Amino acid sequence: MSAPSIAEQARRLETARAQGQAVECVADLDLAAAYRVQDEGIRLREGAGDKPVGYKMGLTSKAKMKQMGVDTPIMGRLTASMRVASGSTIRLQGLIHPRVEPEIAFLVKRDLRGRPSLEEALAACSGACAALELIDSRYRDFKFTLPAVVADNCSSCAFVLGPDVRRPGDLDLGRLPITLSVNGKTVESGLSEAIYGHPGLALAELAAMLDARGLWVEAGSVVLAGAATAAVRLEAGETRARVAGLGEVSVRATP
Ligand code: OOG
Ligand code: MG
Repeated sequence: MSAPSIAEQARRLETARAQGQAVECVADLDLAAAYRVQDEGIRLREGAGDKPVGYKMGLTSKAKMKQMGVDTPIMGRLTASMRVASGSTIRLQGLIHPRVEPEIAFLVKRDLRGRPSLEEALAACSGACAALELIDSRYRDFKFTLPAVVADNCSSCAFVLGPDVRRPGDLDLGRLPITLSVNGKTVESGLSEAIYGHPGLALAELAAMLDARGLWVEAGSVVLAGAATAAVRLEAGETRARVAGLGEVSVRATP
């Protein structure tokens, strides 16, 4: 039997997402092909009326890289339908095995091209805010290889941006304490430097990864820099992230 085509793999993952049903991890995919599957998946969603609004970096923390046995981060796409307002409620039904992680998001105000320095990356942003990312791997048991998770748009499910937007130059984004709490109890805590040394370096790395493919971070993009702590299971009730200096962001989940 021949290997499934890029288009077939994208359709299979998109169906798994839409139906909330896990599938077996794909085998035999190299990283370049995996990004083509991801691109095709986004095209399918655009065909259904969705719209790209930005990017997410994944595996930017040493802990997650070590867990996966890799030394480079990965990138995925955010679309309009993935955005959830802070404080609003989402349903667990229809999701496969969602997890949530605290992040920092950048609002990019002008095109960020080439291989920028930290300062150049931050200068391209109008603001930074606290964020939550919901991830929901389409693969059974959240088990995958690096190319497989790239094909699956890096487990993206939804994202929530906090209401307090600060100019990146107004505080040291590299040293902010971060906590994640579920129903009032702190379950994870960390520091923003766990995100690739500095969340702005994750943004700079995104630009470099896109540049290697002849692309760039477009003005107007939202960029999630990557998780600052381990992800936890999304539970019914309220999940809240607090990022010192950037305020809070929360989401409620109901069965
Ligand atoms: C891959 C996505 C990782 C992050 O912030 O590191 C990610 C996964 O763990 O399923 O979003
Ligand atoms: Mg993430």
